[in-house]
Amino acid sequence: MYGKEVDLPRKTAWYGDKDKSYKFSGIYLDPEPWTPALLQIKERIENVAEIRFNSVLLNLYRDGADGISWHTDAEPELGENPVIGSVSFGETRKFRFRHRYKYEKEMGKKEIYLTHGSFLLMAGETQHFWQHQVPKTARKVEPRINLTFRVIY
Ligand SMILES: O=C(O)CCC(=O)C(=O)O
Ligand SMILES: [Mn+2]
Repeated sequence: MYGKEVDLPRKTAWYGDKDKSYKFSGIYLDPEPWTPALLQIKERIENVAEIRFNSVLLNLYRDGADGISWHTDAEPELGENPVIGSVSFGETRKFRFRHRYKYEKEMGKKEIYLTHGSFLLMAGETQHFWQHQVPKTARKVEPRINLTFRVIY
């Protein structure tokens, strides 16, 4: 991202409206067509977030060796203030934020646990100032599926 390489040990799939293709970490992804289950989840979170999403990236974290390193979701096709609705299933995993310009000592530790069925909304200027990651863990953990619904312009 931003021309930098990001460590991506996880399995991904991309679903969305037909015309919304997306360049993710140097890989062009053409969306799979929506499935009834994905549309049902999309509708649930759209009602909560009051936003219409047009695509979703699915991440499968098979075990603790899978994770995603520090990054922002700030590709140009996500617009000025990317809106990302994140739904998690399966194993609880830690989700961390760090400020891009300030030290953690100043900001305090920002981490949450994304549990089965949880919904996290990132919006506004979050991607301008905060990076996020799902760290790998040495703990023995079950698989986790995460859906990041996005608005592609
Ligand atoms: O798995 C998660 O909770 C986050 C995934 C993520 O940051 C991404 O796909 O951009
Ligand atoms: Mn992300």
